[in-house]
Amino acid sequence: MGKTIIISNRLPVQLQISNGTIDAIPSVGGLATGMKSVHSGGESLWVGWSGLTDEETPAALENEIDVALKKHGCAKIKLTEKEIEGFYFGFSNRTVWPLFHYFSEYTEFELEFWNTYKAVNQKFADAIIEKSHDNDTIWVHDYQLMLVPQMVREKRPNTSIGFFLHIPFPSYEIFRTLPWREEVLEGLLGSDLIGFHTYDYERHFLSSVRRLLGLDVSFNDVYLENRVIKVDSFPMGIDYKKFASAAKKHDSNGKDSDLQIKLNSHKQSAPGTKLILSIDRLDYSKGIAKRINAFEYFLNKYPEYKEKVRLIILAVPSRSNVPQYQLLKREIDELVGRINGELSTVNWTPIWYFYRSLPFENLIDLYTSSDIAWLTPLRDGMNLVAKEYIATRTDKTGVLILSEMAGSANEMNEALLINPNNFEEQADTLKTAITMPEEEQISRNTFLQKRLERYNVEVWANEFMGALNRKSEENEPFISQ
Ligand code: ADQ
Repeated sequence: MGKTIIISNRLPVQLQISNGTIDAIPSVGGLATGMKSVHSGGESLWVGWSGLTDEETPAALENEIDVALKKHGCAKIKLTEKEIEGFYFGFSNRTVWPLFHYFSEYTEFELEFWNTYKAVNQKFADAIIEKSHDNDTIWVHDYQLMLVPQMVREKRPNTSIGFFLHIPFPSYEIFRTLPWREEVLEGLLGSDLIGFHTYDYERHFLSSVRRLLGLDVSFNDVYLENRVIKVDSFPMGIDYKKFASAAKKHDSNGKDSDLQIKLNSHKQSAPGTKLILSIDRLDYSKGIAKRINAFEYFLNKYPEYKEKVRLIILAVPSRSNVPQYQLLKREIDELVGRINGELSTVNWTPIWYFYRSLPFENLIDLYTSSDIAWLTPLRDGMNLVAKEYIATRTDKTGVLILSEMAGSANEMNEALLINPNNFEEQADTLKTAITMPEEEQISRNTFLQKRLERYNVEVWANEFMGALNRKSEENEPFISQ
C-alpha cells in the first residue's frame, strides 16, 4: 500500500510572510478538517497552489516556503498571475462555476480560458506524476481540476484515482452547451471513482456520459474498454463535534466577544424580537439579493412583524476580480441601503449587513444567538452553513429554513424547505418559523442533529477512500490483462 496524495486548487494552509520569515497557518475550512483522517502525519501528501503567484513569491524565500509547507505534508504548484487569471478567475469561475450552477447567462466560453485551464491542469498532473508511485492513491478535488484524473492516468495507468466534485453537476441539457464537454467528461473518467454530493448530480453526470460519449452505463458503473468506473454520491458532512463543543463552551464561559455583547444587548432592548441569520460567500448562486427582496415582501405582507424581526446578513468577500461578483456586491449594498432607509425606525434597523470574513468564535456567536437560519441558494452543491447552524443548537431550539436547491436539503427534511424563487411561500414560511412552538423545534432538530453527528466529515472522507480502495481492487484484473 502506497501513500495518499490529495490534490486541490488551494492547499489547506495559508502562507504568511512577515519580516522575511514564512509561516504556514493551517486553514480551518471544512475540506481541510474533513481530510484530517486521510491527510495524516508523513503518510500522505497534499498538492495545491499556495495562494501566492510566482510574481508575489520572493525568489529568496522559495526554499523556505517549501520547507514550511513540507511540515504540513504539503507541496506547492507554482502558478503565474496570468495562469491564475485564465485558469482560476477565467475558466473555473467564469465558465464552469456559472454553468454548473445553472447561470447560463453568466457563462463565458473563451478559448483562451480553456487553453489556460488545460495547461494548468497539466501542471498539476505533472507534479503528481513526479511525486507519486504506481501503488499510491490519488484523490483529486473539485471543478478546477477536472482534467487531472485522465492526465495522470495516461502516465500512471495502474494508480488508483478518485475525484470528488464539490459543486452540482448540471443536467445534460445545460452541460451539453459547453464547447469542451467531451474533454471534460474524458478528463473525469480517468478516475476509478467519481463522487458527488447527491444522487441527482450523479444521475446528471451519468446521463451526460451516456449521451455525449456513447459509453455503456449500468446503474452507477461506466464501462470503458479496460476499466469500470464507479460513480456514487457521498454527501459531505461537517466536523460536528467542533461546532457542537464550541457552542457548549460558548454557553458556559462568561467572556463575551464584542459581537456577542451587541447581540445580547439587542435581545435585552427588544425582548421577543427574532433574529434571522444568513451566512454565505458573496456569490450569485447563494441567492442573497433575492433573499433580501423576499424579506421586504414578508414585511409588507405581515407588517405586524416590523420591529419584531431583524435579518442579519453575513457575506464573505469572494472572487472580487470577477465582474459578476462586483455587480452583485453593488446590488446588495443598494438593496440593503434602500430597505433600511425606507423601513428603519428610531428603535429598529431591519437588516444588519456585514461584508467580511469573521473568526470562528464570531460565527458561533451568530449561530447560537439566531432564532432562525434562512439559507436560500438558487443552486448549491451542498451548503455546509445549514449543517453548522444545526450543530451549534445545543438546546435544540432554532429553525432552519433551507432552499430545496441546496444539496443539503436532501438530508435535512426536518428543516422548512422552500423554493427561493417563491416569495409568497417564503413569507409564509418565515411566519411559520417565527411562531413555531419550541417542542416542534426541538423535535425537528433532534433528528437533524443525530444524522449530522453520525455522518460527519470524517465519515465522509473515510467512506470515499474505502470505496476508492475497493474499486481499485476490482479493477486490478482488468489492468493486468
Ligand atoms: P461554499 O460555496 O464556500 O463551498 P458552504 O458549503 O456553505 O459554501 O461553506 C462555506 C464555509 O465557509 C462554511 O464552513 C462557513 O462556516 C464558512 N464561512 C461562511 N461565512 C464565513 C465568514 N463570514 N467568516 C468565516 N467563515 C465563514 C463549496 C460548495 C458548497 C459545498 C462546499 C463543500 O459551493 O456547495 O457545500 O464547497 O463541498
